Amino acid sequence: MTNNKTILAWIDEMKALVNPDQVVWIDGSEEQLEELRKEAVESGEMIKLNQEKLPGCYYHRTAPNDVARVEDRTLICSRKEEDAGPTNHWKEPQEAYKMLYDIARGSYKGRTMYVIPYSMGPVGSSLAKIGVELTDSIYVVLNMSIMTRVGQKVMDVLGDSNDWVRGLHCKCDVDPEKRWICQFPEDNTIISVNSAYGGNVLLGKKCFALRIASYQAKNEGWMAEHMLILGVENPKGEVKYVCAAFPSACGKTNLAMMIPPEGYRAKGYKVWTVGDDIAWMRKGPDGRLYAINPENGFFGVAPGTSEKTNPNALAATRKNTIFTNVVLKPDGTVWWEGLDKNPPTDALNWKGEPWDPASGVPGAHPNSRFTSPAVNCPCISSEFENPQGVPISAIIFGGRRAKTAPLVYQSFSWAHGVYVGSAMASETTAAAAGAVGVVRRDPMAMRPFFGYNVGDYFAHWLEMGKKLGDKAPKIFNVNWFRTDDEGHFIWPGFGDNMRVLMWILKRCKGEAEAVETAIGYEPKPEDIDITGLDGVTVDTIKGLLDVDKELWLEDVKGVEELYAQIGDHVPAELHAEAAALRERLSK
Ligand code: GTP
Ligand code: SPV
Ligand code: MN
Repeated sequence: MTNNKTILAWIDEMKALVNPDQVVWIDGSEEQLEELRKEAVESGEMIKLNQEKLPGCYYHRTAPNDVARVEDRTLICSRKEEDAGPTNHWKEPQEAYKMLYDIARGSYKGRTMYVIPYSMGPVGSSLAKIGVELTDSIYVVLNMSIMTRVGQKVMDVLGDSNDWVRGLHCKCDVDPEKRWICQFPEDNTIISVNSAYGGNVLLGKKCFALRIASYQAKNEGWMAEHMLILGVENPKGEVKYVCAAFPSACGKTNLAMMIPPEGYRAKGYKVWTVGDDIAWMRKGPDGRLYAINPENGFFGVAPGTSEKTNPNALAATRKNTIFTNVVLKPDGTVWWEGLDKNPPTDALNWKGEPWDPASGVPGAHPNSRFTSPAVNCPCISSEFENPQGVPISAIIFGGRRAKTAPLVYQSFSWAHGVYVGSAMASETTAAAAGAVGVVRRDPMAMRPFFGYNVGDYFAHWLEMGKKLGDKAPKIFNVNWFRTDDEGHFIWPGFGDNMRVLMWILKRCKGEAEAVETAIGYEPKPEDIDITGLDGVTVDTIKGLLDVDKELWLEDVKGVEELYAQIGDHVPAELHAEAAALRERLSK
C-alpha cells in the first residue's frame, strides 16, 4: 500500500516487538470491512443487530473494567516533566517505552496486526494530519473506519513524508493494572495497552487530535480544541459558525445537532453540524479563525439521547452504527436510559446479564456510546468536507455548574476570555473513570487532553488572540445546568439553547445590547427570547443571570489556586485578569 520508508521501518520494528501471526493493511474498501465484520461476529466480538430495523448496525460489549477513559493511567511522556505540566501524569520517555514494550512484547501472538492509515480532517486538506494505528482489535478497526478517513487514499496523500503520527494499540489481556495510554509529543508517537474502549484506543481521537495535536498546534501556530462546531443559518440563508468547549458528557453533541424551537424554525432558522467533539483551527487568508472537524463520525453518549432531546443524533444511529455497552433487546435492537419511557423487560444489560428495569440499576452503562458516520446526521453541514474549514464568529465555554455561572455572559476582551476559559469548572461525569458529580477545574474542557504544560497552553491562547487581532472570535460562557433548591435544572436546555445562541450571534454582529457586570457582559433579561417557553418568565432569566459575588470571589480563589499549582508558566496577563475580576467583584 505504500513505499514510505518511515512507515515500513516502523511497522517492521513493531512487528518484531509484538509478534503478530499476520499483518493486514486496511485499504478502506467496503469489501474488506464487511469481511472483518463477519469475522468479529463469528468470534463473538460483535453481535449483528436486527438488519431490518438497524441496517449495518452492530453491538459490542467491553470488559466491565474497561468502560471509560482512564486519566490516572494516561501519561504525557515529554523529555522534561515540566513540559507535561501539573495537570498531566508524566513519565520519562525512555522509561515509558521500556515499560510499554515489556507489556506489548509478544502480545499479538496468535493475532492479526491491522495497519490503519487514517487522516484527521478531509484527505489532502492543508489543515488535516495523518496517522497510522496498529491494532489487534477488529472493533478498533471498525470504529476507526467510522471515526476517521482510512485507507489507500491516505497513503497516497502522505507519499514518502515522515510527517505522520505513530500509534500502537495492544489489547493484551485488558488488565486494568497494566493499562497505559501514553503520548510522546516530541516523537509524534502514541502507545496504548490493555484497553479496548473509546478514547483509550481510537488513537486518532483524544490521543492524536487533542494531546499530540495540541502540542503540534502550539509549535505551528494553530489550535486543537475539545470543541463542537456548528452553523446557524438565518432566514436570509446566511450561516454564522461558532465553536463550543464543554467538558466530556456536558452537551457538545446535543448543542451541535440541536433543533431550534418551533418559532425559529417557522421563520427559517436552521442549525448545521460541522463537528461534535474536536475542532482544529487556524488563521485563514482573510485573517479570521477557520475551523475543521478532524473526525469523520460521532462517538456519542447514548444515555439521554432521544427523539425529544436529540432527534438528529438518534437518526444518525439508525444505520451503519456500532453500539457499545447499551441494552440489547431480544429483537436485535438496542435501548438505553432516556431513549423512551418503555424499558424492555426481557433484555440483556451492558454486561450481557438478564436485566430487570424495576431493579433500579441502569441497563446501559452511563458512558455507553454509539459510533455513527457523520454523513448519517440529517443536519450535517454542507461545509463538513470543506478543506478550508469554516470561519468562526464566537467561541463558547461552558460546564455543569449547579450554582455560580450564569446562563450566559460575554468576556470583555480576548485576554479576559482566555481567563474565562482557564477558569472553567464542571461536575465530573461518567466519561472518565472515577467519582461523578464532583466540581473540578477543567480549563477550556481540555484538562484530560493537554499534550503539554497547561500554563504554556494559556500563553498560546493569548498569542493566538494577538495574531487574530480585531478579527478574533468573541468569547462567551454558558451554563445550561443551574439548579433550583430541589436540584432540578432551571433552564430547559437542548433546542431552547438556540435562544441563548441568538443573543450570542447578535452580540457578534453588534446588534444586541448588554449589561456590564463584574464578570462580563450579560444580556438584559428581556433580550433572551422566551416566546413559547412554558414556565420560564423574565424573572426566571433574571435569576439565571444573577451573579452572586460571594460565590464568584470563591471562584476566583479556586482559579488562583489552580494558577499557583501551575506556577511560573501562567502568563502574567492571566494573573492580572484574575486580580481585575476580584477588584470588580469587591466594589
Ligand atoms: P463527550 O462526547 O464525552 O465529549 O460529550 P458531549 O459534550 O458531546 O456530551 P453530550 O452532548 O453527549 O451530553 C451528555 C449529557 O448532557 C446527556 O446526558 C445529555 O442529556 C446532557 N445534556 C446535553 N445538553 C443539555 C442541556 O442543554 N441541558 C441539560 N439539562 N442536559 C443536557
Ligand atoms: C470524552 O470523554 O470527551 C469523549 C469520549 O468524547 S472518549 O472518546 O472516550 O474520550
Ligand atoms: Mn469529548
